[in-house]
Amino acid sequence: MVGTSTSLIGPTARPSTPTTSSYQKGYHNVLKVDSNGYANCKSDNPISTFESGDDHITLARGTHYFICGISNHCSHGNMKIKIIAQGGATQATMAIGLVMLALLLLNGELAESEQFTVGDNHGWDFDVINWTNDKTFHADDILEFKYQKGYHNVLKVDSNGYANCKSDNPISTFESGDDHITLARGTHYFICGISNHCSHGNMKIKITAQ
Ligand SMILES: [Cu+2]
Repeated sequence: MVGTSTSLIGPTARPSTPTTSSYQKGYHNVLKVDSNGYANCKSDNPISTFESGDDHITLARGTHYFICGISNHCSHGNMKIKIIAQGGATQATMAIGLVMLALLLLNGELAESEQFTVGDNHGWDFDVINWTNDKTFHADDILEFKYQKGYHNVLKVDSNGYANCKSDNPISTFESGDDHITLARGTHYFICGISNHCSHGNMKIKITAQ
């Protein structure tokens, strides 16, 4: 995943040509030397020799020295370059990027909404009123109301409707038997609108989503 770039060395550089060192074969060459070889244009003991006329050299991290070993091209022609490759920096940047990506993914995981089955195994049924007691709800959480269709229903009501089990003017009505309701931030009230299930059966819940 670490990208590499190719630099063309020399006045004949053409950006579209992926060449590292281009020159007339036989007239120049490329010697990879040490710092002493670079400083003194010593061509008698190179680390590597390249002479194809179109040499590609991949840089390891660190400092590299290249000279032309022909005649006095180095000493009198300034045909020498010193290159510092910062591979470590690139890899460190990559590592930081991966950590940040991991944190973003983790954050997304934590922010994901939770789904609750109202009443747990009992579903939406009598005495569900205390089901909310030990739970914390957040915006975008989903409530699933499971119940026998036709025998119960789910009415979203206001605080007055909740307190007095008033089913005549609900905000919303759900009656599929398996209703999914996404919570907005705030307090929400749900009652069963059938018969006296709310007033005598405690079929109502109050939920505050943070
Ligand atoms: Cu009911």
